[in-house]
Amino acid sequence: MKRVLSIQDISCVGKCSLTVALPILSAAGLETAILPTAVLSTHTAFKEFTFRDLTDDIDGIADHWKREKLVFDGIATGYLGSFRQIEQVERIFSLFDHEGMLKFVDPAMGDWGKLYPGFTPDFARRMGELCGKADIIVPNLTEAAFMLGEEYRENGTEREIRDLLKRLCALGCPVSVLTGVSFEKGRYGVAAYDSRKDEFITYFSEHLPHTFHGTGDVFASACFAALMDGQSLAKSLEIAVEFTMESMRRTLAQKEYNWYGVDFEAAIPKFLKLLGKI
Ligand code: PXL
Repeated sequence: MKRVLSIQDISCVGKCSLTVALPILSAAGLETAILPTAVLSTHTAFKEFTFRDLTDDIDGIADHWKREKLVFDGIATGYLGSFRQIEQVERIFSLFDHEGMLKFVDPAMGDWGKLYPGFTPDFARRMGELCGKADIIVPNLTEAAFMLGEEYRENGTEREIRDLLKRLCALGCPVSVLTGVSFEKGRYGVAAYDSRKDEFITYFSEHLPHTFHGTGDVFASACFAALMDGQSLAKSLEIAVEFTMESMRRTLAQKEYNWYGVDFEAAIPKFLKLLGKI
């Protein structure tokens, strides 16, 4: 069984970060180790939240794993709360690096042109440096703009998105993926650039008239899971988009759906079908 590591916070209520990544990666048949960077009562879109920073525990946990000679086939990171945590992730990347280990970075920092509470443009630039050390990154248009120090634009032409993907790869990662992209009314999805093959890939699905919290985390977890399962980049993007769409449809089908996260749990059977596991 492949062993992967997911590094991000635990938002106890909110259906994001680790409470999304762990069930999705486990469902895909991956042994999933977790490294929680903080414990919050809820994610930060709630009016209030408690926040327990776990920065001081991170190095010790990683050092113990190294002494145990644990090997990870892939490491994925999401929401990180401080400059020091970015440094710690870089240390973990080099501590556990080996030929074939996939380093997957979701620079979860913002949406709709704004950074989440507590993040600054300087932090976003630093996150851009971490992205440079990854094999694949999956920012949305907001995160991409802040990491590159560019003005946020809600969308772009195919040519503009291609150029943006190339600037993201110029941070140092061979593959960049942009989420929340649309070239045509009613079609919404992702675009990617593989600089090693000079290959541009897109995958679009229907556009639902609603935005939800946590869909970036659902997409990132499913994409990482599919790649670790050995699927191609194009297939992994398709699986992750379709699973995210199904999660949103399942949420909207509830009469009183919750506002803070999607019902990805109900879409897990579809995810396993997309992966060809059932
Ligand atoms: O979904 C990204 C995310 C992860 N973790 C925390 C968050 C958010 C988004 O708001 O607040 C704590």
